[in-house]
Amino acid sequence: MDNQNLQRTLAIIKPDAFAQKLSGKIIDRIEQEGFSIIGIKVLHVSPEEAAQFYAVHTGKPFFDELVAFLSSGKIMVLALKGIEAIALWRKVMGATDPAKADEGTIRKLYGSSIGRNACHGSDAPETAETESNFFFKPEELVP
Ligand code: IDP
Ligand code: MG
Repeated sequence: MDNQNLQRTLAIIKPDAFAQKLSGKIIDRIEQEGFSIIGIKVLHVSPEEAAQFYAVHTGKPFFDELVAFLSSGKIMVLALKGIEAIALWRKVMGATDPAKADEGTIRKLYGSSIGRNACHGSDAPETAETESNFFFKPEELVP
């Protein structure tokens, strides 16, 4: 049991889901799946901040839409901790396109299009750290 890979990941409840008041259901799912919430806040990011957060997608055809959407309303950001947290959260979210996501995943349940897909999750330990630092100061996390 000492080889268990305890990780952190960064989850976002995107403007579509937040506006539909789905945050409670999503947090319930996060806790049911066994994650520990070590940081949480509600924000409304500017287009500049959204572009910085999604800098890796700069130049892609959907970049402008992505930036406009993330900055279109309030979001909830959550720093999560758990065993294999990065892969587990991506599995719980489901595929990027809700139409292709497995039954029962958050994107299948609550997403309406590839752009409006309810939630975000980090894709690797490095991005998890960068993304967590984007929204949280170290002293704002309670591990
Ligand atoms: P991910 O969120 O599953 O990691 P990424 O490929 O990192 O997916 O893309 C970031 C976000 O950009 C996605 O969550 C989705 O909302 C949006 N996106 C990705 N591909 C497209 C597309 O082809 N059209 C519109 N939006 C897209
Ligand atoms: Mg991604």
